[in-house]
Amino acid sequence: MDHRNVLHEQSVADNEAVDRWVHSTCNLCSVGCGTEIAVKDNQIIGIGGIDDHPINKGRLDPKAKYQWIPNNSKDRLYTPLIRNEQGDLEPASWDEAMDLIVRKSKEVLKEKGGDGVAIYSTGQGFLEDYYTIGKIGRAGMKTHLLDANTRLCTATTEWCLIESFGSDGVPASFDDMDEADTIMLFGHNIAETGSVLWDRILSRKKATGKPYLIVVDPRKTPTAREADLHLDLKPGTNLALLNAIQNELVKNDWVDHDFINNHTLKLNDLKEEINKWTIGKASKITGLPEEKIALAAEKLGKTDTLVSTTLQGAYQSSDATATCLAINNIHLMRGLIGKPGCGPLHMAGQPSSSGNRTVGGVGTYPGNRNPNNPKHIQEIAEHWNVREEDLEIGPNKGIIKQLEMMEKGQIEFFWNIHTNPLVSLPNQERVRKAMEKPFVVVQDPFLTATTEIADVVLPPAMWGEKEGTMENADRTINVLRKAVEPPNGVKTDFEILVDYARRMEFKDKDGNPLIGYSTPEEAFEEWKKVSAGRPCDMTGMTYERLEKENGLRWPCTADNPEGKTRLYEDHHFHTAVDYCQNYGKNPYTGRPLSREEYEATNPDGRALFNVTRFGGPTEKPREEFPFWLNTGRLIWHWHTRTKTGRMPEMEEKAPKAFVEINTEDAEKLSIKEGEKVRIVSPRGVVEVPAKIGDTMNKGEVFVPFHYGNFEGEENSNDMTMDEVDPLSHQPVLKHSSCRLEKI
Ligand SMILES: Nc1nc2c(c(=O)[nH]1)N[C@H]1C(S)=C(S)[C@@H](COP(=O)(O)OP(=O)(O)OC[C@H]3O[C@@H](n4cnc5c(=O)[nH]c(N)nc54)[C@H](O)[C@@H]3O)O[C@H]1N2
Ligand SMILES: Nc1nc2c(c(=O)[nH]1)N[C@H]1C(S)=C(S)[C@@H](COP(=O)(O)OP(=O)(O)OC[C@H]3O[C@@H](n4cnc5c(=O)[nH]c(N)nc54)[C@H](O)[C@@H]3O)O[C@H]1N2
Ligand SMILES: [Mo]
Repeated sequence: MDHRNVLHEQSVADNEAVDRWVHSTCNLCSVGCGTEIAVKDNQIIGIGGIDDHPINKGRLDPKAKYQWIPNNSKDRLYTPLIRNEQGDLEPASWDEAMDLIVRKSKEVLKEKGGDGVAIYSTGQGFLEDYYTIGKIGRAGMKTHLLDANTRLCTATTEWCLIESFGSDGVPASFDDMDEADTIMLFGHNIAETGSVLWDRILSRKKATGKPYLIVVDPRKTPTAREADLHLDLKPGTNLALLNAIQNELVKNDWVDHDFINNHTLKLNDLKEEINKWTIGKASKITGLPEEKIALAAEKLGKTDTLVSTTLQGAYQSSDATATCLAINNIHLMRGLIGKPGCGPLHMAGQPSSSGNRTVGGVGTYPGNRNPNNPKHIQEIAEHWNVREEDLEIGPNKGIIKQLEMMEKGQIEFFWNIHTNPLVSLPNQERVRKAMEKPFVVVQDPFLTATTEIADVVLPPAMWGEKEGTMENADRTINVLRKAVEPPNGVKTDFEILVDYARRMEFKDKDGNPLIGYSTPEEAFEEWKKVSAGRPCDMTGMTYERLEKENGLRWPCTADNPEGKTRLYEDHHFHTAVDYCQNYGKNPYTGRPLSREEYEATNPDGRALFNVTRFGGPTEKPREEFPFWLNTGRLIWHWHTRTKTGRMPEMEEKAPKAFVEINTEDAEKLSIKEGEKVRIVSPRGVVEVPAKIGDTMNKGEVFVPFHYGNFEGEENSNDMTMDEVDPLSHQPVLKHSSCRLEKI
């Protein structure tokens, strides 16, 4: 299947009929394509790609073309709902719903303090929403329990960037992909999950033969099928492969000594770990032929320019952070960072997932600030005009930890914004039981699997109906203008948050309202000041410029108004003790390091090599469960399908879940194409039709995770496990075990 044939530029039937085109950005995936929304009579009637937008040059993903269809869906919610004594959700006014939320949160806050309340948000919202969540959460509710679905998505990016370079922020950008001789796509099925960027890569490859493409994925994905070198390693063995590659680079002296000597520290510690990683050893663990590993090492060792992307095959995997650190190590060994065509490009997934980290809505602190550095906390307190002791600073607790706190009755108020955890979290049986305990607010335009356990449902405005900014996977900030007025009865996420703060009477230390702004643009202006002097400095941006320039990358300042295409061009990293975002963690236990421990290394602007010790998957196939269970995405759908499930054109392409099986495995089990099979994991059972072919290696199966929101659907997450990476706390959604039964 060639996805290039399904890229659409525009979905408007009749250009003449359009009253106006409104500047926006696609809200599906992290590429951040510039779009224009076609409006007639306050109705969205289509979408087009912006031709001179540097990211997509007019291209659109197939789903994007129908992006506005769910807005007009008949089953949208137009009024808040409150669960009544009979247990049914019943329409209510905004005052009734907000009063109840305020009463309940005050009750819990009084009884338990900030540890009793949590906000679980998203990577699909606006910076202005996230910033407000961070401010309300830390300085208003005084909770540190702020997390988001980004925990399942790109939490690993944050940690691997902090540990290697001192702060969050991807070093390379999409522009570097256009110049790279070699691109390594690591656990990243970009053909299905970033189709526009893929088209950008393939168009160049067709015209020039470049880049050389290395794809690391156990499956023969559409991406892998185009690769020059496909490494279909055994699931969960990323780090075995990368350790051998790192060792080869050192052994063959394919390293940049000047760069290493001048700009890095700690290579010797790493060498001790990797010198035992022969190609033979890695071959046994990964199942890859020795020649393929040697070829990969040589290509990575000799290429003049290299961009490496990582995504869920790395992040939702065992050894997640260590895997990404190994990729950073490779770039540092070769000095392939901070120059054109070079750098690690740890991807985002959702359209604005990195943005939530940047502004501090997700357990991070605004402006990549270090919670363990009192100076940084003082800066936040000054910006917000609150006392330092009134800022709730606590350990970042991921959603899986929060589930445990719900089970124990510790979290009693849980506000779920723009995410559908009763489909998307692993080990659903546990999730449901845990989330039934607290008082749950769900902010969603539709009834979902999660609203089934909600006590209050708030209906928000959707994409196209609100204004704000998003941050894509390469640090580009785009502005989305409001194309149409939201339907009667709904409020934007931003308005809901600001209204909550007002009703809660959150104040600064002079008794003025904590949230002094009332429009997204005012919030952005305030945030800009908070970002000043930090890696993500946005002081050079305005909504007007963002629209005119079709997005700008941070840092963007008065001195550097065009923004930075790539970070670290001066090879000065963000590791100085008073600048860095964190003092780091012990790589095995996740214990936070102290300032003293960090200072003992004294990186002071140098990048750090990190030791990458292979652990491997904790749950492996065995007698009772002989197959690997892998889960992930299809080009046609977006996550839990609350949007694409309402686009008939996309539903038609992939209406039902299935399990992909290797032909030989299917023969052995006498399973026929399309026949329903039972998949049993240690946690749950799912029955879906079989799809047989050569995509999967023997002993491995794949189930798309898009299903389970709608009545009667099977959910892959009934089977997945909730173990997490020690540093990023991201769950290992890609690897668990299962067996197949013929029904
Ligand atoms: N069509 C579509 N596009 C999307 C999304 C969507 O829902 N639909 N969601 C967006 C979001 S939020 C995200 S996070 C991204 C995710 O984008 P991707 O990460 O590209 O998508 P996935 O399918 O989750 O996983 C990628 C690949 O990891 C492989 N993998 C599994 N185990 C391993 C392993 O041990 N090692 C390696 N190297 N690879 C392994 C899987 O076989 C799979 O092909 O997509 C974004 N784009
Ligand atoms: N097994 C398995 N599980 C996975 C993954 C996997 O690869 N395998 N991937 C994980 C990853 S990377 C991700 S990102 C998550 C995604 O998982 P989720 O975030 O749970 O999935 P979505 O369907 O994007 O949920 C977004 C919700 O927001 C609602 N919504 C839409 N627009 C708006 C709006 O403007 N405002 C508000 N308030 N709500 C809105 C939608 O109706 C929907 O219910 O899934 C994770 N789960
Ligand atoms: Mo994601």
